[in-house]
Amino acid sequence: MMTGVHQARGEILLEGRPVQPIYFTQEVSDLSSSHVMAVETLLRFLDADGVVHHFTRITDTPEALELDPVLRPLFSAAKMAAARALFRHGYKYVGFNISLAHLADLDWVRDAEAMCAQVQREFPGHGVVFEILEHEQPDGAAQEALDLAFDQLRALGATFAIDDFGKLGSSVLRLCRLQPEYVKFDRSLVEVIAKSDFSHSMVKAIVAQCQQHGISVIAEGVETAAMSRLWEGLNVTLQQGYHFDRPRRRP
Ligand code: G
Ligand code: MN
Repeated sequence: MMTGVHQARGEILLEGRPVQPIYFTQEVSDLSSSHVMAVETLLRFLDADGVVHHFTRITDTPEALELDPVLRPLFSAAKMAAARALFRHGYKYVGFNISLAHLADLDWVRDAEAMCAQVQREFPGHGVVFEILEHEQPDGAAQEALDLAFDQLRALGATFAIDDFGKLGSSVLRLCRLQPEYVKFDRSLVEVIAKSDFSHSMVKAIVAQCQQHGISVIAEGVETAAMSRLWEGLNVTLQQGYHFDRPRRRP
């Protein structure tokens, strides 16, 4: 059976059956406060029987699905519904994973602007965080166009995170170009920090520089108390991972 988009009817098919996009969430814990302020949303697909499937079971990438003109409205609606429910539940910041391909797509940016404007109207003091995945910059995406998209969304209260920092396209170059509000350090870094003084000192310096410039640093993929302590020793008190919370459906 075909697994993937059924373009003509605007449906997403998994083994021939239509599925809907939904968002799981994982909390970002703040070790300096007992109140959880932020969640990252994680794309999943729901079938007619209420069974949830991981997006890797769909052959098309999340980018290909979300940037499809027929399917885009489905994702926009699912995002707004998730954001609304999570803000009402009490979270202050809701993160959505995107790639630079999203920001290079004018139609996607227009939908994102509408969502941010709606959030500003309905939930003042709350915010959408676009988490930029580690994919390389798409061919033909002019830096000026990306910069314009960042400016337009920021003007509507959105903020940006570099996701999986230290991996692939989530590079120092991207950090310098974007000057994000958040940097989420990739979970693979914890291994090298634990093993080598050199790595420990390099990562410590990058964390300190980010924080000195007002960038919030988040440790990702924190799976154990030992990993949590390691990051805390580097002054990283915003932490996310299985040690604190598993991705799940909420509220
Ligand atoms: O790249 P990104 O940070 O968006 O990755 C999110 C993915 O990582 C999700 O699929 C989520 O289920 C998974 N994840 C979340 N926390 C942990 C963790 O502590 N360990 C591992 N191995 N994966 C995690
Ligand atoms: Mn992410």
